[in-house]
This record gives sequence, C-alpha cells and structure tokens, in this order.
Amino acid sequence: TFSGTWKVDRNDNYEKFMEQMGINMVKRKLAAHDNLKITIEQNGDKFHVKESSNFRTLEIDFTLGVNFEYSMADGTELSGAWTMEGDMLKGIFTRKDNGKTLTTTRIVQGDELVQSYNYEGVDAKRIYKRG
Ligand code: MYR
Repeated sequence: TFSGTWKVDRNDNYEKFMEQMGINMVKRKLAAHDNLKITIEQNGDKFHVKESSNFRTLEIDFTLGVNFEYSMADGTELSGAWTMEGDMLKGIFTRKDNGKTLTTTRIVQGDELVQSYNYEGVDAKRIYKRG
C-alpha cells in the first residue's frame, strides 16, 4: 500500500532529468534539496496526496484513470492520469507548454517508495522513506 507519509531520502540522476526538463541551474540546485514530503491516502481507486517541500505545500485529489491537472513547483503545467499496473502506480502526463510526455511510476519496495521519472529519454528516481 502507498498510504502513509514519505520523505525523500535520495535522488538518482534527478539533476540530469531536471536539466532535460529545461529547469535552470539555480532552480535545479534548490530542487535537488527540496525536502519533499508526500502523504498519500488511498481509498480504492481514489487518492489524496499532500505534498510539502521547501517550495510550497499543496493537496491533490485524483482517481485512477481520470485525467487531472498538476502544476510543478516551477509553474510548468501537466495534464494526465495515474493508473495501477499490478503493484505499480503508472502516471502519464503531458506538458501543456510543449505537448511532450513525462512518465512516472511509484512502487513500494521494502520500506521505501521508489518514484521513477522519464522525460525525453532521460530517466531519474527519487527514493523516499517512511517518515
Ligand atoms: C501526485 O500524485 O503526487 C500528484 C501528481 C504528480 C504528477 C506527476 C509528477 C511529476 C512531477 C515532476 C517533477 C519534476 C521536476 C523536474
């Protein structure tokens, strides 16, 4: 289950990913140490996510398979949906500014939540621990 509070512990290739996303160096440096914390509440196919970081706090509601809008911390707007594939959450989002696709997955592995990202050929991960 994804429910619970998760604090980012480490990143893998996240700066390269942000660079591919077009995020400038100053923002990348800040974002690499954003102290991101997410609290996930899952009820069937409905999710409530509280996100907090050095940049902001926000709450997101979504239903599996149903499109919703999400603004990244730098203001880039995405539209897309999460679906469940086995034990994995899979998100396919489209950037509103350029139409390009960002894919992301979440899976619980042991006591960690692993979120992977792909954008235009660059893969990254953020790994969270329960907190
Ligand atoms: C959620 O489930 O937490 C809300 C929806 C998340 C949408 C997709 C996340 C992509 C975030 C990309 C951040 C990349 C920064 C370069």
